[in-house]
Amino acid sequence: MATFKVSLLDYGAGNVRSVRNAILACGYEIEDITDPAQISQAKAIVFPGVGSYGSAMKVLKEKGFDKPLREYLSGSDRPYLGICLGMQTLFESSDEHEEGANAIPGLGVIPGKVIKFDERKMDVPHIGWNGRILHKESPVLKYVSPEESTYFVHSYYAPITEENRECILTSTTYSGQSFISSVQRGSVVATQFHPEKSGKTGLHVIKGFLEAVENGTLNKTSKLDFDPIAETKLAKRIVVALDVRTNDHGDLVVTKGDQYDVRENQKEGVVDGRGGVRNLGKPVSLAARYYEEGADEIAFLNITSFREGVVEDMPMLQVLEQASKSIFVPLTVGGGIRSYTDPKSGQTWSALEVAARYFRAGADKISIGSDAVHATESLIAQNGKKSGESSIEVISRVYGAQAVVISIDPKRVYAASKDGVDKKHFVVALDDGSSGPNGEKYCWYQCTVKGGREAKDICAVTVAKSVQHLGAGEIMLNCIDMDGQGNGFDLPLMRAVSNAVSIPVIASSGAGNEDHFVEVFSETGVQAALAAGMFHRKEVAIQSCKSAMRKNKIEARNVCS
Ligand code: 1PR
Repeated sequence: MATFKVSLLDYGAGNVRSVRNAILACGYEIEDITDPAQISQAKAIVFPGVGSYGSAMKVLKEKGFDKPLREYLSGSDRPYLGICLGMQTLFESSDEHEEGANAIPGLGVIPGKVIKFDERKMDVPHIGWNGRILHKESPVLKYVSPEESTYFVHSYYAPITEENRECILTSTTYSGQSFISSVQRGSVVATQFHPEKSGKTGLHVIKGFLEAVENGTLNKTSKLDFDPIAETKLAKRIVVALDVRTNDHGDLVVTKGDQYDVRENQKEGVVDGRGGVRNLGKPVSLAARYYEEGADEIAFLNITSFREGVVEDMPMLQVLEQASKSIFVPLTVGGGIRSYTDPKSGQTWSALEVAARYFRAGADKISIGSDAVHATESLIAQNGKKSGESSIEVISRVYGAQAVVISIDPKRVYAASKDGVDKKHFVVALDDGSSGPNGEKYCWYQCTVKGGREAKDICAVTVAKSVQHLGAGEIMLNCIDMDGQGNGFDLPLMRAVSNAVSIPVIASSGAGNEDHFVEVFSETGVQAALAAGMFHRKEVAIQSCKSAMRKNKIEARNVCS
């Protein structure tokens, strides 16, 4: 039985619901810090930093938390767990900061300055499951084996320096760049990775920290000889998507289409002369199954969102609230992230408000589909000048680029040659052995909105580049032609887009067996691959995809039991 409550420093900037749920899952109660005076009384503070460094420091100052927090941390003898930005703010300063007179220094517990990953050398942000090289033994890592990876998502990192070397608990490498992945100085602990999103491994980190607080052993660390040339590897992620909608009986179900058509082919349960909506299960229980089976990430897509009007009615909010209680890997939610005007009340919700509701309900990332195509059209109309007003820009400014995924829904437009296709479209040669109905050997990928219902005169490569420019952090790249076919991912599309952008790309649509994962990771630059139908129908297990990846020397995340 826990003898103290965990003091949670939630300054209202993002999804701290999962941190709450993770602490609760470890058997501890939480007390929110709402008054600066609570800080000096706390037994253990958990600070899950979300957003940007500058805004975090600014909000701490505005709320009056800054000074008591500096005092709490000054002797490094009071228990503290900082997460992600909560680690970065422990350093002296960061490049992710307004320069000049408005600059607010960091908390200064750990020497050094936080800097940005070099976009010329690697995809930025660093998103996904990566390992850790141990520099010190600590009770915090008592239940965690070095083979288990943890989940990272960040564009800035803390470099290893002579001055901070003795505070390093673990380091990690990303595309050859070493950085500090956790620190401990006395009883002050912080992780760059997200324990609350790192599955059971992450829960074990939180448990290790809280137990050590409980029994007074937190500062009992011992230095280790570590291998300075050791490297860790970022795993290629397997994402499971759950397309969610209400069926003809009014139940919220996970469905799955063939080329985005989610109705049964046979004419029983006829609706408008067609079959009923396919029902493959309930969203929360199916997602929980995938968590247990080792999915690295789960995406819920509200596929009828183009019809819905009222934010309060969005069923996905409840789905996320429930799912985030027991699922501790990243959750993405998509469908309907745009501004709405309620036709009945006339009330308008901005895209930022809609996204904020989802983040508060437990989403780590939101995914924008149709609105990203509209934003690209506006960007082109303005000759590449950003308005600062698009949903992508606004949400990414407040929640960070890593929280903004763009879902692209293109379909192939075949061409006999490159000539004759409008120069503004990026034409690819079909080097995957496929061809058009008349033997065409080229195609471009035409973007659609409203779940494939409306085609736009704009290609997937253009949208991908534009959304990166607007501040998106990741691309979920579907292909309507391949969706539900089980014939493999659209490799020419995956290659074209992953070569065109420096943000991570998630390949989607068409997976039918383990080899398709090996193929897309070996032959294109995507960082993650998503499947739906084959997992829902239990045709292929997530772990057998990972085994096939490992056999082919593709890094896959180990799941601890
Ligand atoms: O436009 O911002 O409201 O977002 C709508 C979101 O809903 C987009 O992410 C869009 O992709 C999705 N969506 C809309 N209609 C459908 C549909 O199927 N009728 N689903 C739909 C798209 C794509 C993947 C699918 C993969 C893998 N589904 O989620 O799961 O293709 O399937 P497979 O492995 O079975 O081949 P907005």
